[in-house]
Amino acid sequence: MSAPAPLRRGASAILEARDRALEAPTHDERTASILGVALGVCFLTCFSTGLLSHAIAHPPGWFHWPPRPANLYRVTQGLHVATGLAAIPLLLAKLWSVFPQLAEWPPVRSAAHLVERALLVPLVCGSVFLLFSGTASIAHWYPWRFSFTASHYWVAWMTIGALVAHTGAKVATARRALGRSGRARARRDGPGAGAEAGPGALSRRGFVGWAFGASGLVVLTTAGQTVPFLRPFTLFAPRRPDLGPQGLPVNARASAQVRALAADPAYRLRVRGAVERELSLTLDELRALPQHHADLAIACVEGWSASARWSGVPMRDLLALAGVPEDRPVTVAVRSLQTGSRYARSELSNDQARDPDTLVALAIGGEPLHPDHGFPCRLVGPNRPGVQQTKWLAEVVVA
Ligand SMILES: Nc1nc2c(c(=O)[nH]1)N[C@H]1C(S)=C(S)[C@@H](COP(=O)(O)O)O[C@H]1N2
Ligand SMILES: [Mo]
Repeated sequence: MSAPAPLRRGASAILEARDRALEAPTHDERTASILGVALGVCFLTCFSTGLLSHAIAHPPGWFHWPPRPANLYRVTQGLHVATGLAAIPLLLAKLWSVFPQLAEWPPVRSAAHLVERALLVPLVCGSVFLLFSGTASIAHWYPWRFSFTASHYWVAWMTIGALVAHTGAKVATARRALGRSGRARARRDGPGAGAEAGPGALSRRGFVGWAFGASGLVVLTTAGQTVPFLRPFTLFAPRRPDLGPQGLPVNARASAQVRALAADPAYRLRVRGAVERELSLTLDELRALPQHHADLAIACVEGWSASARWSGVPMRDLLALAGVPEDRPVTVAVRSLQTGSRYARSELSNDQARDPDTLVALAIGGEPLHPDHGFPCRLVGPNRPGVQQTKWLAEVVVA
């Protein structure tokens, strides 16, 4: 059975155009393979750090996130955001380099070929969705109605599944293209392939150089939101980590209601649950307890982080005051004065609750907390994601 003549003619014109395009070094296998490897490294780093963040935020029973090293989450989440951003120019370059290959005749040669081509749909759509939704989220832009967290998480699994299959299908091609023979062939294929392309033509080295350069530039101009010495280059990051009251950015400002409750002379921090003695402490009573100082970072899931010097009452001292034996394993929940926010509550494992640096913090840099940073008191502890550094504490519930 043969296709009608106009269709055949159309197809052969497209295929000729494709063959011409594929002669350009920007569209050859070697270029596609170099970009593919770089993207693979970014995606795997981004995926594994993303999975880790997901486990920390929604811990399954077997998972334990220790309070030390204190800055580990800061690094892993910084890497998650940086590798995601770095992947954007690489993905655009990769799509540009391989799109002529979409034209194939016959479109499907075998079952394996069909699967290989069909997998490009979740791979490409998933990658675009992940990078777009991630970038929108760090820019505080949520133009959709569905849950960012759930969709970002499940699409990541789908995309990585497709990536693993795609890599399996392409590994032989990439080996050939990246090996010595690939380099030799690329050199033989003419001046356009090397550094010295003809006038107006983009060489492979030039094209790949632009892609890597753009990727590096994106990281350089955003990583200042978490890496202090890159701060001067912070052009695009939505947060400058040194801007904000008390030299710290704010995520979620204090509402009028929270401010009123916090300023009320009737304010008490309650400690209750599985305790020997319930506590109900005024702000002055909290201030009169021995104060501990710790340098700890707020490390937000959005990729910014900033360190500050906190002072306050160690959680373990409050537990001791409430008569909780030191050797009894506990889980501690803290609850905010704020209502109706998903972040109004967080939990501490026994290790986290007993870490000497886990504080019910009353001050930053020796000054009482600014209302937006959690006045009258907030939780701050080592190696916790920002969302779990609960502000405006009302209650500590021991279980
Ligand atoms: N009660 C309450 N605590 C909260 C939040 C919130 O919305 N409500 N936001 C969290 C998030 S996402 C971050 S990153 C940190 C930011 O703390 P900061 O505003 O003092 O920098 O507070 C956390 N604590
Ligand atoms: Mo956050």
